[in-house]
Amino acid sequence: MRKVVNVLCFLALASCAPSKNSSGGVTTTEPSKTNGIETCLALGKKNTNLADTSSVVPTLTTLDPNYGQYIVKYKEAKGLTPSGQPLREYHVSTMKLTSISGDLYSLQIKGTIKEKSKILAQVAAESDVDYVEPDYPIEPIPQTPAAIMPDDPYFSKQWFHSTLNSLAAWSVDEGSDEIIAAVVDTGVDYTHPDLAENMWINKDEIPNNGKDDDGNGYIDDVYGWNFTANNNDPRSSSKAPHGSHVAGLIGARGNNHVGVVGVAPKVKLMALKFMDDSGAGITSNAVRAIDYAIQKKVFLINNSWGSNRFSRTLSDAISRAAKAGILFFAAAGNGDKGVGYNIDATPWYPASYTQWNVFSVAATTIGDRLTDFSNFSKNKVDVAAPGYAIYSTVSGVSYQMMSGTSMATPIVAGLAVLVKATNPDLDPTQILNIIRESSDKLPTLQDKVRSGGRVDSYNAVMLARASKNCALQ
Ligand SMILES: [Ca+2]
Ligand SMILES: [Ca+2]
Repeated sequence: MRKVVNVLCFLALASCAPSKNSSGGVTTTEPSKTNGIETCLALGKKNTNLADTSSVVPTLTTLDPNYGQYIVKYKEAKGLTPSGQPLREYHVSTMKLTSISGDLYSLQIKGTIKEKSKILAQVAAESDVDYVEPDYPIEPIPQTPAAIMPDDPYFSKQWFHSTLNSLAAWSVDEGSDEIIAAVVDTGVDYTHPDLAENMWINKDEIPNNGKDDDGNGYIDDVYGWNFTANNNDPRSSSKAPHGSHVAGLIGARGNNHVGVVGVAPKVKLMALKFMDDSGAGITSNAVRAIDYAIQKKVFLINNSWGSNRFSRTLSDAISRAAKAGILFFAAAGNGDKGVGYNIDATPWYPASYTQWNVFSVAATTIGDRLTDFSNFSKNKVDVAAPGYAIYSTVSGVSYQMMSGTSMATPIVAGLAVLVKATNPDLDPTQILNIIRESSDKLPTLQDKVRSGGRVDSYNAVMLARASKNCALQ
């Protein structure tokens, strides 16, 4: 029998290989996940009278004299003299009436507003004039922003962006510097040129003055905290660059001439290091990191790690995040010896916790099927996302290809940032519903994940945009 894993291990492949021993039979009383927004997405009422083509004609009480050109509709065609002069004379040198077609004429007038008002009133009052209205200028509708290829040199190595339809999604929204994503992991290299601009900075802390200015219990915590070494340097090492890879997938800066692009090219990344340079961590440090994120009111926490052991302490921390409305993205796990299993039968935590905010992610291949290593569950795993041969940032000025549910999870976290930025009024449960509902349903995922789908950024932001009208329905 294999040893039970008693450390939390991160979920890129070839990290610690978990045993499949189950703690078994865990039940909780947490509320189940909810659906809410679907009803709103019926998109409008049925039009039961398609034959009615009438439109409402507003009554003009006064004619706007601020135009130089008007349309005059006579009750019948009036015609012009051979010299082009109108048959009707108004005895005003500043006006000119020319034929448009049939009973429609173009009236050009000059003069002060007062003079023009007088002429307009005179014309409109003629018994054979049906109506007069400004010849309103018409403008072209601005084009929808075209999908523009970012200038990041390694963008082409990130195949998953084409699967997610990222370019089209970014033409709708690129994320926001107002949204904070906490990366609870092996640390994040906040000096990386593709991450630095998107790092969260603790503005309530004066750097390097040796004081806990914001009173949160951590001295000089400018970028986050290193809970393994208890210091203010939460960078990942080159030996365990996992957290920097994860951070780059959520939000490596886009269009900055450097490296790669995250799913949300604009976001603020909080570095919370609870796994050390060998990639191992303990539950209590994970909980301290989660509580740090809650206290700083982050939007989401990314958790590309796990254990097969139920922890009441960890579950309670997730409940505190839920109470604060914070989304908790959790990797479904990488199976046993490279073979994914159903976490209904063999739970994997935190993915198997049942709080509403736990959103669990399985990994798909370039060919859009579940990877062999990915865990699954049609009850506990919400969606699938690309998680094979994923290119992103690592410690130093460097980039690497990694595979794992660890990679699929921050891709979905980045998508949540895009959805939130597209419609900031959405509540956290609505955001999760949108991600599930907008996923591309794939036959191979039907019984593997709750939504039956692999996430699609463009579909998600479009649904988020459409949901802006929900309040009106
Ligand atoms: Ca502090
Ligand atoms: Ca970049």
